Amino acid sequence: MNVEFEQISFENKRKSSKELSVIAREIRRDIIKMLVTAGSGHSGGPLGSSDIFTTLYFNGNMSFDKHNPLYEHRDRFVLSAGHMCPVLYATLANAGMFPKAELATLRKYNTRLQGHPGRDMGLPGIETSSGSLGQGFSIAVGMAMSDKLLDKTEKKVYSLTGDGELQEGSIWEAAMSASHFKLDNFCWIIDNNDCQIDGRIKDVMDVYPIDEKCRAFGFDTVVCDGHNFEELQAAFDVFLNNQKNKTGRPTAIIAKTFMGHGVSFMEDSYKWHGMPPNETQAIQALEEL
Ligand SMILES: Cc1ncc(C[n+]2csc(CCOP(=O)(O)OP(=O)(O)O)c2C)c(N)n1
Repeated sequence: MNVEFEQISFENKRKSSKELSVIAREIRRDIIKMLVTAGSGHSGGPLGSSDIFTTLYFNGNMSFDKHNPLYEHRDRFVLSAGHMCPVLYATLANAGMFPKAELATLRKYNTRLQGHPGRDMGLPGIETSSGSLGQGFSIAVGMAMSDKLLDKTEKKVYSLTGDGELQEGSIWEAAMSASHFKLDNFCWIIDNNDCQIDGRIKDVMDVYPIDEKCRAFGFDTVVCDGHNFEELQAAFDVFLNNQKNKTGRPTAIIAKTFMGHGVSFMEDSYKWHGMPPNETQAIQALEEL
């Protein structure tokens, strides 16, 4: 299948929900194009979390510079659920961090767009390697800790985990550290699609109630509709307020999403956790989007 990636670069400043939805749709279309070209990779999580990424990167929540991606005072994002990287790559490309044409190299030999993010591949915006569930989150807490306690800077650190990922014990050790060390500069985003690789969360290993657990671990916790831009922004505003006013409280955003959101035959089906669309499916998905 011959796909083309339109070279667009969206701005990172507050927008209306309508404007954000245009960007989210572009990201979802890029995800489909990348996956059908690669012939392997994860569809469900990336499509389901596209609205979260859109709000984070294109509504003024993250400070980054496409002309100088490594500038010292940038905010950092760590995708702990590394398998969801197609959404991060599509987001970074649409933010102008690298040419969109490079999205066609997903999972190709020697590409900067590895099947799980690789820090040493040098892709702008990738702050650490991730993919072994739980590890990225711990690294992100470490980044926030060093920013706050050692460097005493105003930088923010965001990290996204899946909900199945919460079954990793190390997540809770890191969460405990975040509140113990009063990391109000740290924002934990949980993609709560209720699906994981092999089934529903409660059937594989029940981690609910997630909100009560986050609160018990000391997080200022907001539950929101992960497909509603206003609710997502209100949740990020809670974090920005904690960070700005130095409340000493880390923030957790539990974003309720649907795996595969936007593509009817993928929506809310864990079977699409780790599968790419074939050509016929990709054509249908692109038409729907
Ligand atoms: C330590 C570790 N164990 C197992 C895996 C294999 N694995 C990759 S994704 C996944 C399921 C994660 O579920 P969730 O976090 O809900 O992500 P989603 O299915 O929503 O994309 C598993 C078990 C892994 N990457 N790392």
